[in-house]
Order: sequence, then C-alpha cells, then structure tokens
Amino acid sequence: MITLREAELVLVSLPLVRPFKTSFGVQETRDAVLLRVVVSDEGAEAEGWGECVAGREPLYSSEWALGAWLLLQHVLVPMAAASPFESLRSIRDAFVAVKGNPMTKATLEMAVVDATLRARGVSVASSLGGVRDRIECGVSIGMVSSTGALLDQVAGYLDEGYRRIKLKIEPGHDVVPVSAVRERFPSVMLTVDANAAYTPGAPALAHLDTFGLAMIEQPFGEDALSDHAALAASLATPVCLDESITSVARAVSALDARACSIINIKQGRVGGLAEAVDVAALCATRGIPVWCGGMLETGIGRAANIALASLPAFTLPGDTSASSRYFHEDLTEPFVMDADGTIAVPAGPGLGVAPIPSVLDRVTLRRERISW
Ligand code: OSB
Ligand code: MG
Repeated sequence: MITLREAELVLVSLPLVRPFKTSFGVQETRDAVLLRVVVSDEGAEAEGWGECVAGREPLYSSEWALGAWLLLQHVLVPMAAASPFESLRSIRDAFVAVKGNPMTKATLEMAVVDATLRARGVSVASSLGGVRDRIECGVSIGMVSSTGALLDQVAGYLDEGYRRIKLKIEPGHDVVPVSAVRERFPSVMLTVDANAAYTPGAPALAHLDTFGLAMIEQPFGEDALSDHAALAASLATPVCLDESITSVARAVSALDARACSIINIKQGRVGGLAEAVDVAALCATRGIPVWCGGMLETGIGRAANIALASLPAFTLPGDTSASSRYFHEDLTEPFVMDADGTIAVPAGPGLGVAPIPSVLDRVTLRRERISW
C-alpha cells in the first residue's frame, strides 16, 4: 500500500531563454505548479515531485496553473490522503469520479510515482517498460517575425545536433517561413505545429503539403476529428494530433476516424504516465508511430517525458530538448544533449532528478502545505 504522508504545493516561474510564440500566445516564463509529496510504501518513506504541465492561462487546453493548484489542494490530495493506493497503475482509478482535469490528475500521479519508486530504488523509465538508455531529440521553435532570425535559430539547433525541427505556424505565418527553412535545409526532418489555429479549407494547408514535411500537427480544433480525417485524406503529409488526444478512448476515436497517422503523446494531457503508456501500447498495436511531446517543462516534468520516450513505441524524435533550449538555469541538474542529438534517460531511483534547493528558492512565487 502506498500512503500519502505529506503534500505541499509550490508555484514557480522560470524565465525562458527566448520568448516562445505559438498560435495561442507568447510565453516568456514557464510558470508551473509543482507538488511535493512524502509517501510511505511497505514501511519505507520517500519524497517525490510532480510538475503540472498546465500553462499560466487556459490557452492550450482548458486547464490552467492556479486551477490545478486549487483542485489539488481541495479535492485530489484530500482524496488521495483518504485512501491509500494499491499500486502505481491504480492511482488514476482513484480519480475516475473527478471529471476532466487530466493535467492536474497527472501531477499527483507523477509525484506519487516519483516518491514510491525512490522508496523502491527503481527508475521511472524501467518501471514504465522503457528499453532505451538514450532518446532522440527534436526541438520546437516558436514563431519569429524575421525569416533571417528564424534561419539562424534553425542553423544553431542543427549545429547542436537536434534531429528534427518543428516550426510553430498560424494563418498568415506559415508558407513563407516554412519554405525558407526547407530551401536552406533541404534534407532536415521538418514538421509544423498549428496548435489548432486553422479552419478547414484554408489554402495554406495544401501549400504546406509541397514541402516534404514529416507531419503537420493539430491544424484544427481539439474536437474536430472529422475535419482532421478529411484533411488527412487530401494530403500526402501525415497528420499528427496533439490537443485532440486526451485519453486512450479519444485516441481510439481518432484512429477509428482516420483523423491522424501519428500521435504526439504528452503524459499530462492524457492524465498521467499510466494512461500515456496505454496510448503508446494502443498505437503500437495499430502501427501508429508516436513521439513524446512537451510543454516547456522544468527538469521535473522533462524527466518524466524522457522516461516515457524510452518506451519502444516512441519511434520518432520528440519535443524532448535539452535544458539549455528552455532555461539558462533549470530547476534540476540540467539535461544535456550529446552532439549526436540524444539525451541520456535518467537511471536513478524515481524521476532521477529533483529540484536544486537554492534554485527552487529563487524561482518560487508561492508555497503552501496541504493539510488534511
Ligand atoms: O503544442 O506541442 C505543443 C509548448 C507548450 C504548449 C504546447 C506545445 C509546446 C511545444 C514545446 O511545442 C514543446 C517543448 O519543447 O516542451
Ligand atoms: Mg503541439
């Protein structure tokens, strides 16, 4: 039995190395809710951390940082404290009665998984069924108004070794930057991500089909499965879904509808690591390639992503970039990418990384113990 002994919420704000502009807004800092827990498992006690991927405002999806804070404080943590978990995979079952809020549920799962596996001396990657000790890295590049500056950024990331370049696009900012990058780097694995900014029939989508892109990610809204299916049938470029895939059930619907042929798996968006592993297994069964997405996480959330990306189903380079792509100073020991474009999967117990106390102090905006 896994029993919750302590829980504490921490709100942090870390400056990004450069603003990150997507079709839903510009982020200059990564503002994240962290959850610290202490659990006891068969007599052993250990501390663990979870990071909520939800942004400061509900722009990418309906969840947002302070909403997650309140839900953890008033509902999820008290529920977890009232009934111990039988196993790590059963954590999500404890919250089936709570509607929605996958990112917030995933935060509690991550913290309890980290703490429990620390107590057991097992890494998250091996506990999930990871098979690789290094994962392939791609990089997601925010929109920049100057094409010259964009080309410089792409060249810099390719020099560092990144194996796949993803460009954020929106209507009016698509064909020009994408064609410039494609012309300058004819053979790079190139993808685009619209974060739901297009409407069906937008002429740019057919034009983007001429650049040999490895995929186009989430052109339409979260609920627009049939619009994605119609687009997928009309393009040579594979369609990848991100926002639409919020659970195994939604992944089944999307695949049955032929709405995509690639899935971006984010543990937070689907409600946690157990659900993410199940989405990956579903995709493997259906022959659908997957890759691990990201939400500009600090080292805590990124450690979870990298552990997930070590599973065999993850056959494409993900948005699992080095700490230096996000922060001058990460919250944890930095994740460093080798010149071959790979990052080592943490092998230590739990997530294998934890906040560095002095950095945590410096970036903390608010901290509160949860009592029950
Ligand atoms: O759509 O994949 C996305 C960041 C925040 C919110 C949504 C997305 C992203 C990214 C960056 O593309 C991924 C990363 O490097 O963490
Ligand atoms: Mg995306």
